[in-house]
Amino acid sequence: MITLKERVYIAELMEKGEIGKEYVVAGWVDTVRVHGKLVFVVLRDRSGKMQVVAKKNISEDAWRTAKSLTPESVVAVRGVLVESKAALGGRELQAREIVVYSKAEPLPIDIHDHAKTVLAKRLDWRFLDLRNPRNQTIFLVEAEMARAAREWFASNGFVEIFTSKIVGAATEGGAEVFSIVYFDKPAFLAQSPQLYKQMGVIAGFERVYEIGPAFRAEPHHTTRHLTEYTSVDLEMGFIDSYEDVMDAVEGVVRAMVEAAVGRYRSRIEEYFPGAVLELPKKIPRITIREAYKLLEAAGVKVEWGEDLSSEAERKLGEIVEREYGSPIVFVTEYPWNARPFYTMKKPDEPEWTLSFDLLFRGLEIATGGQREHRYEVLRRQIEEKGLNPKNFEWYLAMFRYGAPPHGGAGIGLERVVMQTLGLSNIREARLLPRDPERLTP
Ligand code: AMO
Repeated sequence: MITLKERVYIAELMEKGEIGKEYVVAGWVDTVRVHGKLVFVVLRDRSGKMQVVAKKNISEDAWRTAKSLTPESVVAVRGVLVESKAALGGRELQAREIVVYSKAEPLPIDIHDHAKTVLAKRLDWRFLDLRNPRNQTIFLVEAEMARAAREWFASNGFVEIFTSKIVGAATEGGAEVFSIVYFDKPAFLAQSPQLYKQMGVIAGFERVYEIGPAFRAEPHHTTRHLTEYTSVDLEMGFIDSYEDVMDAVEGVVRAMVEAAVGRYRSRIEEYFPGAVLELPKKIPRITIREAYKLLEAAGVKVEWGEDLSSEAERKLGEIVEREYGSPIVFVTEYPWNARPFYTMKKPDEPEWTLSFDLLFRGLEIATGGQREHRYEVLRRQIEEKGLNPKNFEWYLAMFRYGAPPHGGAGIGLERVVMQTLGLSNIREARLLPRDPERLTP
């Protein structure tokens, strides 16, 4: 009889198990080989892998079970821990008892080498794809980054808020928004908690954050866009300038990367040789006009006063890496025509704004800035963007009864994971990616 209460994790056994003692391990059959009177099983649990050997002289029942094991079946084994030069880690378990909880059918994808299966098919079989320790590591890193972000926010005086994802108006510009039917009214899925996080500040919490879903009706098939992603949002009141917001973004992104690397360094080094393991002490900050100049000097055609294309961002990443020795850079003062209505314009040069993007290895991972908090100016900016102030009555009202100077930013969690690990497609960093084609699993 095996009870799972007796179970020990493989990593613990490999590290601290006593030779000659009996233990129970449980997990998935990673590989199985029958060799005459021996069956070699590599057993895998979430902590690691170990070799289990069944010899023909165990009970007849156990021998029959061992011989019929299939890859990815779920089993528990009771056995004696012995030293073994041939086994990985130098130890193995000699089986005495084997229980099969679930026998696996022949597998539809190769789970040992993810590169053998195209990503779309891997995602169709996501639960199997994630049995691969490399792929699992992506989500361990993501979880650690989210945890570290929460910890950073909490220790810097930010209050966590949970805002509605069903909204009456688009916040980030009209086109990329999902319409839903809300009883008898049209409604939308929130593109960002933007207006609500500002409300959090104005309501008197002063500093708020949210880690939650954001929805973008993004019709493009790129390796950087999802239609649903996790947004790490922050908003802070009583700022002197958007430099304060960049300091906060720098603090939280650093905390995320450091925590993930600190906890999973060996796994990251093993599976993601191209990962960034350390951020520079200070992230360089350049204005977008300096960025245009750097790009022009490198022979890239840019439109002054326009947003940077993704190609220009990629190129700028390379230039900054070369010139500043940094894989990450803040680009500031984006043109007004490339920013949403709530952005504060630069006082003396209103064609530019008090805003920034954070580019990591040539990809935007965060956007932020100072917000316009003067009622009349804000109203005018809504009109300037061709929006109807009537749709923003509740929002505008917030600026008539005492709104502090404030600013904030939104950080794309999957993009931070993607760029830290050097993944080539953002879908790898999303447990269940949604794109124009994919609604399952
Ligand atoms: P923005 O629209 O730039 O700004 O989004 C902020 C960050 O969210 C991530 N992101 C995405 N990630 C995956 N797929 C997408 N389709 C996608 N769209 C955006 C990016 C991006 O930098 N309200 C503002 C933020 C603010 O000013 O506070 C906003 O949402 O990493």
